[in-house]
Amino acid sequence: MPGKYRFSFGPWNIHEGADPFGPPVRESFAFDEKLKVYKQLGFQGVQFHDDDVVPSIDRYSHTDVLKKAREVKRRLDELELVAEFVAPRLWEDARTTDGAYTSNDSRDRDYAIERSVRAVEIAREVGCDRIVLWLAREGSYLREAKDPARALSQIVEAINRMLAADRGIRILIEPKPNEPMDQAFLPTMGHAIAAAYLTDDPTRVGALMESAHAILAGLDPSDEMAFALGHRKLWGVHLNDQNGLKYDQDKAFGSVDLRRAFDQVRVLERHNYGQAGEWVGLDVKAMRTQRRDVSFAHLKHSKETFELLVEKVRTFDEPAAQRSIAERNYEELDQLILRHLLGLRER
Ligand code: 3MF
Ligand code: MG
Repeated sequence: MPGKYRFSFGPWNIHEGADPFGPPVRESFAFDEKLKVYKQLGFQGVQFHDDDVVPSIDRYSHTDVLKKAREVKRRLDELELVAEFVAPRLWEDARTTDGAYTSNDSRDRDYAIERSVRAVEIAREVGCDRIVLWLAREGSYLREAKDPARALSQIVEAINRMLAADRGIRILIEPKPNEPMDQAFLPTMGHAIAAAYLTDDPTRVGALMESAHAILAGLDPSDEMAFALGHRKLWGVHLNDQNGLKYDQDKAFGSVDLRRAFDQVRVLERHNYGQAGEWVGLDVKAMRTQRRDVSFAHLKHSKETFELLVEKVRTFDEPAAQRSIAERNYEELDQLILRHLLGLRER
């Protein structure tokens, strides 16, 4: 029986179109309006930053934060939506300017750990057992300013604190090689998985792979996913696309390289991704040129492309592929894939 997929995205994927060189170009949608879009587009999972759940989180007492999180959970229940994960946003506050867990100031590091433990509590309130760590500022602008080996143990220590805060919580490291930092401390899936094994409970530390982040590292997203799958540690994905080595583009899934997207869907299918409750997450941005009333199209299209590629994977002539492999005729295999993607029948 072929598996079925459940889809998620984050409220930040419906956005106003600002970029580093220009202001917003679209009016915002209120959080509740965004939640309705999930249903409308056939998504069931909501990815959260801690302050997507509780805006201006640092202004509230611990009790109030948890109370507000419970209100969000009630709203999710009403709409039959599910929280996929909570990610502590450790890159906007002034105390994270020099990094969060790896800041050179111990007070900043304390703040980052405290805020992360709070994110674990928020996750429990909104009914999910996953924390995603996109380690935005854990890296350096200037290599000599930090010690990467020490940084690794600081990241591991922070993860240990989250693991200790809740025995049911799982941590998903989302590697990315650069941006906003020149050089990140956990740039690839290999780094993320290796860090997981250094923690107090590696069975609860895994990873989330974003397609664009792999491409920015000069790697193929499906290989990065496969590496984590081989460790049984691929617990989340952020599907999107990326046109070469430039700023993080978060383009619609498959929009740059359809074959690369096919390979991602294929690797997920082959390793039963989703069957232990993993979500097909998107992390995509609408083009700045898009008008407000059609500013969800990138989400709809990315999901549609994923589903069409699932069909492509399931109808791929595997026996023919196996014959080419047995004959070591990879030119034939190459063309078999291209013809299949082009919708041509077998020769
Ligand atoms: C940055 C990202 C982030 C993370 C998000 C949740 C804004 O490149 O991909 O998206 O995915 O913070 O972890
Ligand atoms: Mg992402």
